[in-house]
Amino acid sequence: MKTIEKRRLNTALFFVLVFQMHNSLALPLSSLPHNELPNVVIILTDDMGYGDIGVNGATLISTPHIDQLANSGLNFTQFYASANVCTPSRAGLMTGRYAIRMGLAKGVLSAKSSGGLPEAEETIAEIAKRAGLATSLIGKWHLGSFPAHHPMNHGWDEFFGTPHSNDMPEFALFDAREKIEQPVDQARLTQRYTDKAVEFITANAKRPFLLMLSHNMPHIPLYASKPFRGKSAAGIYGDVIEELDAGVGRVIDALKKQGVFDNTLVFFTSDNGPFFEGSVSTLKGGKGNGWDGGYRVPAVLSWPNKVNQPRIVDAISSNLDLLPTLADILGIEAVAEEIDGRSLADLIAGANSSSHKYLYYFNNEQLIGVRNQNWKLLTHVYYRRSLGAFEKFDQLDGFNSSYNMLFDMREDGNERYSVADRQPDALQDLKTQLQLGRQKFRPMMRQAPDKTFPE
Ligand SMILES: [Ca+2]
Repeated sequence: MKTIEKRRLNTALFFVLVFQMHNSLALPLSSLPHNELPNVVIILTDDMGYGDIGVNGATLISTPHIDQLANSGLNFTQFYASANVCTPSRAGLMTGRYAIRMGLAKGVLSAKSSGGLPEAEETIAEIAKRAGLATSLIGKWHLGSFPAHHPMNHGWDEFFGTPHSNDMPEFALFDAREKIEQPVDQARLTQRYTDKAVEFITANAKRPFLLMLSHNMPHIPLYASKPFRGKSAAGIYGDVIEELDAGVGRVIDALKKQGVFDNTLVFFTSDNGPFFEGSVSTLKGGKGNGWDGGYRVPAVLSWPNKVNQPRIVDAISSNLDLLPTLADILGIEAVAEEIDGRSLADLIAGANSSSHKYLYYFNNEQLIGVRNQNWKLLTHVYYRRSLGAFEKFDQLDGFNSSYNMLFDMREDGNERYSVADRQPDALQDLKTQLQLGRQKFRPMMRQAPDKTFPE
């Protein structure tokens, strides 16, 4: 064999070996020393608006503890839930993948639903467990009914909470796999969840852990415990938020008391925008529709050991990013071939630009919009009972083309005025991206498309 060919062969063998080593390294425990691993606490609220915290402009509601986290950490102002309602948003947060990939994009699950999070999906808890963290989910799950789709089947060591929303039939409180209360004393839920979170932090302070505190509030019906009832200038909704904020304060105090606050990544966010009450600040719309108020949610990150400079982060980001972030900081490679989220580690370390070139807006299984850092293209909106399809308006009398809704998210986050006719390049770019997204996700649809107007 000629020398040069040998060298080629050796080089090829080298790459095969490296590739195999890389593959064999794909699943082991974290390479980071156990005592250097951070703790992660995710606090998720249900149907809380972007504008319901002080740092995002709330005036009638007081949220000093969340504000303090934001003022000493990162306040993400362009952070998106991966869907505009509970189940698909939570599926995205839990797996780093759009819910349509796992059949959970359409509507929300109920006690009667047979569907749930597939076993094959890897969750944030399973990532954490592979790094050796203790895991606890306290609060709302909403990714399938019990016992088939219990969170303890998905990497959570402990569970204390409810399978679905607090306005649904068969609402019950579970401790691990056992139903312990029905009907549930909802006025005490926020307080009890917080008690459980403090208990878990205290019991696990000497080892790294992942805690997800997933409140049922402020999803309707609204309940606050006695010390908070009647106190807020924003009615019962305000009471509920102020109790949630006090709970954040108690979690922070527990972390500080155990001496682990500085090495804990705390992330506070909501699963989607507000419903009948609540504020979207200067955004438009709310839960369940295509405007930004349905998706853009409060997102505050604290991690004193890693955040050198408190700041506002305007880079577009998503609750899909939590899983890849967790994997990144724990030194674990996620199992899924395609992850839609991106690690926030660079942003935490001080970078300014997003790892996302584009983020998608799903309404049920329909891809109805896309945005990049500067622009948003929206193709559908609700008008009375019909889903208005702007892109089909050329079928209507008086229109000679589709109705292009392109918004400048730097100048007009309120989505008041379309600038489609002024920005043909941005329009074409986002139309192309939407088309590519639809080609990718259409084969994953399991239901007939939503009825639109015009059809
Ligand atoms: Ca929700």
